[in-house]
Amino acid sequence: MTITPGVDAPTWPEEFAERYRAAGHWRGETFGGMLRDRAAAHPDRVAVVDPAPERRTWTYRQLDERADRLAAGFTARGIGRGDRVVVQLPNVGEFAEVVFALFRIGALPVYALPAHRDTEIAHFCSFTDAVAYVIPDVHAGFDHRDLASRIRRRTPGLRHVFVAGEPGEHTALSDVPCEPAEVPTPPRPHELAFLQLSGGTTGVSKLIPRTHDDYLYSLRGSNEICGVDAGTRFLVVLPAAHNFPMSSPGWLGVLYAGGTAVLCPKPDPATAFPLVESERITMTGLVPPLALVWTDAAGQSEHDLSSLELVLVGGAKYSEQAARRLEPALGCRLMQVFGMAEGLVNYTRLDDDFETVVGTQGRPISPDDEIRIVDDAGYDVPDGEFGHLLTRGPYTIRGYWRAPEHNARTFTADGFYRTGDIVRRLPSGHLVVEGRAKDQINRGGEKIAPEEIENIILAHPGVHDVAVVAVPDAYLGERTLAYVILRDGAATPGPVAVKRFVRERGVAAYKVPDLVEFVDAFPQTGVGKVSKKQLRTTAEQL
Ligand code: OOB
Repeated sequence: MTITPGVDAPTWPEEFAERYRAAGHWRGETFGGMLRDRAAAHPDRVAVVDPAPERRTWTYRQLDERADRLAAGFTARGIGRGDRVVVQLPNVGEFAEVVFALFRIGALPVYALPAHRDTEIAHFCSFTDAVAYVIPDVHAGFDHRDLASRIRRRTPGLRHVFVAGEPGEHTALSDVPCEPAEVPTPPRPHELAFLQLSGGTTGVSKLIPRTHDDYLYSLRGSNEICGVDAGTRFLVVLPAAHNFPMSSPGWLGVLYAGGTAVLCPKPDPATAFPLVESERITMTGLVPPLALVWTDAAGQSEHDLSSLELVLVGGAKYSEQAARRLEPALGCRLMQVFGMAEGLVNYTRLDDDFETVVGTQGRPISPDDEIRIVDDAGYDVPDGEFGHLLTRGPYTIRGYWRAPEHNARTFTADGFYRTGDIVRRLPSGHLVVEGRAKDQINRGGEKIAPEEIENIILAHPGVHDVAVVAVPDAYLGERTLAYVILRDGAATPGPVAVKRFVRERGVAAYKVPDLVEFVDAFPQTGVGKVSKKQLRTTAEQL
């Protein structure tokens, strides 16, 4: 297994890298260079629009200059190549400035979600030895500066906190830029560009190392499939840090093509529909629960949505019935996307027939995406039969960052990623997602590792044991249910107290269990393990 110079992650063996270069997938581009080229080619086109609270725009030239000046300021503060910087920004223009500045100096953004709290952020900062943390001042009523102060006390290696807005005791991002003096050597295309978060199946999220070469290929491929070009006006509705709105085709895909990314501060129709109208939005990406809300709201809306050409829906299973309703309601095309931050992304195609678009989750971007569908024993199943999806290809990682033991389980010896998804393949190559083998809950596209929540609840003095499972939900697809066995004689918490306990531990709100049920014992498997399968069946009958 080869290691990219200076970073702790497995990468593609040289024979694969050569093949991907020869096929023209990896073209030796970097993100920093990409923005430079676009700024030279069309300096005055608008790259980014941040509509709230007052409309701000960045042309390609402005974004390029701003990234240079910020890169110089970061360099002057001792941030350099390979350093990790946790970026927790909502959908604001500074997001693009910061990450392009980091790309330029070869520092690695670690993409936290706005919902993350003390537990997650402390883990990202300490696990990656982050030197800096970038935050908004207050977002959605939450003061990120206080969070940052707590994190700094726990994490001595964290040298800087940069704030987009009022800095409090930290450093204002607006004070960082300076005149570019010495240009650091730019990173090379095969090197890491950033660390993305995995949905996680274990106690903590794993980090996903993506290179310039591989991610830029996924953008180029996505743009071609989705028809993204310089005229595309993409509304970033989901959190900009998530892989789907970032790269499928996402705001980075749109910047690659010379189009315009408009950052939506909130995903609800009351916020988004006026922006679709005023910004003449042509494309966006939604998770299934939001697609449902938009579909229902469109009928009553007075806003002109006629500029919309394409809506991508993915991140969780989109029911066929809901999918059938989207095109007539929103007056645009639907594309389903089944992707993962680890790499592989599948899309239905613009020339697929309607039944394929509503009934499948698409086919891979690349002819070099290798797909295997195997049974429990690891043997390939015939087309049309369910099995575990394994994949390998030019933009799918060969291992998580600093996680050798987990990698040994999650990747086959010959480099296939075990996605944990159960799929079947149609003769056309389209995949239908049938379920999941991994222990993960998909709450409307937000991924939750039950083990993480179980560990938190187990710390409650009144709790003897706990098992967290998914319950089906008409709106979110799945919700979380914590089955709790109480400790004899201890002061026993009620459901509300259990939820409060989790919240007070400082985790993202979407991880707090929706339901808490008390039981005397758990059903067991033949070998005496807790049978989550049985618990899920019981939960379905609630
Ligand atoms: C996207 O990425 P992640 O990393 O948050 O989650 C990946 C997992 C997949 O392994 C699968 O379990 C689930 O999310 N998933 C879907 C799905 N799209 C993702 N399950 C059923 N149907 C779908 N359409 O969620 C992501 C990354 C890039 C593009 C789109 C989604």
